Amino acid sequence: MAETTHIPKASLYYFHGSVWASVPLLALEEKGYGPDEVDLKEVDLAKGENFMPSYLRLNPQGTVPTLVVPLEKTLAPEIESRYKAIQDTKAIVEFLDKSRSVQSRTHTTSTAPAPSLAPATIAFSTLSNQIIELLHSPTADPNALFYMNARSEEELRGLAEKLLPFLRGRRDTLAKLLQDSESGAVQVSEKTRAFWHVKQLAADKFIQVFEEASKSASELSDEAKHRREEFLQSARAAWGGLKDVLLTLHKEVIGPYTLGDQLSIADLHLAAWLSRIAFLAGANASEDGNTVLGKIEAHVGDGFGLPKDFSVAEARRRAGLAATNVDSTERQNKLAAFWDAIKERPSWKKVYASGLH
Ligand SMILES: N[C@@H](CCC(=O)N[C@@H](CS)C(=O)NCC(=O)O)C(=O)O
Repeated sequence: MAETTHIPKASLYYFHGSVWASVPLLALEEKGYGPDEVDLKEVDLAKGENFMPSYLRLNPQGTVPTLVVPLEKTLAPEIESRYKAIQDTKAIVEFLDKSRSVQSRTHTTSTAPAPSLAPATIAFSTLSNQIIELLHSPTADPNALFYMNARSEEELRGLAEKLLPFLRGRRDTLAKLLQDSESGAVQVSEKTRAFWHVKQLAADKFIQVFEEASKSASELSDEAKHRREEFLQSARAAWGGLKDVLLTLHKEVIGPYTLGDQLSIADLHLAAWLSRIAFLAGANASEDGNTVLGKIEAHVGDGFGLPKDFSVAEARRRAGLAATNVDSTERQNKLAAFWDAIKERPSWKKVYASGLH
């Protein structure tokens, strides 16, 4: 199709291990976008590529995902292309949802159906926004839980081993960027330098605790002991705070999907969030909902458990799954039902093909 070759493409900046970048990746599959419609550009968070000046020009917060889309009036090949950058998961997914519909002609090779993922009523829209806001709230922050997935000295040693290479990679990039901006090799604003400083301090705070993780408490200086205690306390508080989030999700989600039998935008946020929590709890992608939620409950600890009050048969019927030989009185919690429904979807299988993250 010669006339389409000049149409500037959208680019999705993502990182394979990122929770929130997984949401637009799921959306691309669910909406039936073809590979010729969106370029995927990986930003390696482990190397701190999201802190580079070129990336900060697209997204000053230095976060993934970012969706860069050509502005409509500039599609003619002779006009220099102009782009806008959408810098937040919720807005990106809403944009992807609206940009491909049964009516729209996307000038591409994909003929896949483009179901609407937007809530159909005001009540549904309110519920959807409420769930998305909850998942993106500080109490539910899946990235904070990632850095703080240790509540004992033993767990801290394991976590330090896993996260130190990642954190050091980022700190080295930040140190180099700050050095280059001081020497004048890189020209950036004061605001950017202040941003790098804040990020460097945040990385250093974890690195200090993790670098001493292999020492026993008696080998630590008073200052280091205090740092470790503070870390473990914050981690316990973060995981403790998850109880309310899980209970609210169980209560508010209609089941098995957020809005009942129809997949919608909120489910894509929930899928990525729950996959991260499951990963942190030691679950894996092949396990069923009851197993995964059992692991999450055990990981949260203190005897925490979600009520099992949702009919398994009903959940499977609503999700369009085969009834199998489910006993009609069998009950599970709604997040387990959600997991069983979402894990069967080709979009989820593709995004989590190499495991949970
Ligand atoms: N509010 C943003 C948050 C995105 C976000 O926090 N992304 C994480 C990865 S899941 C990130 O890029 N963190 C930056 C970093 O690791 O330096 C959104 O919803 O897009």
